[in-house]
Amino acid sequence: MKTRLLHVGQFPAELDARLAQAYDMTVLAEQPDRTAFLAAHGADFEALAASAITGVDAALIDALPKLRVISSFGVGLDKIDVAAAKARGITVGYTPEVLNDCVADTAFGLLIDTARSLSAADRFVRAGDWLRGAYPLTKKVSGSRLGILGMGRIGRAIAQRSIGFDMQVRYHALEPVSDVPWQYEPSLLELARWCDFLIVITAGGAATRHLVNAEVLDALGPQGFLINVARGSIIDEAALVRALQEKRIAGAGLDVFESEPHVPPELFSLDNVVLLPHVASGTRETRQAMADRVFDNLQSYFATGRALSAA
Ligand code: 8YV
Repeated sequence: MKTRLLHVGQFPAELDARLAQAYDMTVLAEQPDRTAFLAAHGADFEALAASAITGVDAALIDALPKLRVISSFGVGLDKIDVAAAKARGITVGYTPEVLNDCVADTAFGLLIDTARSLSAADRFVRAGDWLRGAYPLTKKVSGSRLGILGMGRIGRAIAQRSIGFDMQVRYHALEPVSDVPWQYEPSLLELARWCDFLIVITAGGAATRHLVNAEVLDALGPQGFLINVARGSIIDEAALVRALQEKRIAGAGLDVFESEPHVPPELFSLDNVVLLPHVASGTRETRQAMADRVFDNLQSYFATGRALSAA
């Protein structure tokens, strides 16, 4: 008999098909009454396939008394109640490492776009404005100062890329990281004051909520750029909107927002911000690798009692 798997994620169709073949899979979103379904059938499921974006809360874990393993599509665990899972001895699988390159690439794409106004210059050409004059000068990237908030797996991949741009790098994290050559800055405010570009790549969740607030934005200042490829919750979005409107920072490149897919509409008319729909990991290659890890974490758990990548 196949293991019962509850699906609460948003996955590539190919992963859905693989899961449906290997497991006796039920998609929770297809049930007309989620609460009634869980009350009647919650005890059937040993496995849960979820995603970093849709998450797994303690109430869902409680509704699945036989649950043994969660496999999440994504590296972020801020929406997965890992503590509640661990308290029940449930293994939590996720997809670290495989998306480092693409998220770091996107961070640099946003950095160059905001500094050199590539998206805004593209709009300038399309609007026919080039016929009326040259595009304004922008900010040089090579040789500039890069501040990184967070020095985990992706922070390191970002810092690595900065070498090709001859950038000076400093980072802020809760604690210094022992095996990186970059200078640790114990104060986020000081880091923001020092750098030209501040890239946010720390974990989301309650501990980092609104870490980048109005004070940090003012420390970054009118020549400074903010890039976020982590979680919208880390930035006080209302404060960021005001800082961009009032040009108290030079610009921002944002892949993530506080209330996705809702983006503050005030940003749509601003040329000093680049807006992406949470696509940093969204290449065919990386999403395939993430899908494989979601599947392999489950297979490994049921074969050996351990997920390949466990939180
Ligand atoms: C999402 C992400 O998983 O890995 C994460 O934590 O935020 C992304 O890679 C991706 O958008 C699919 O939901």
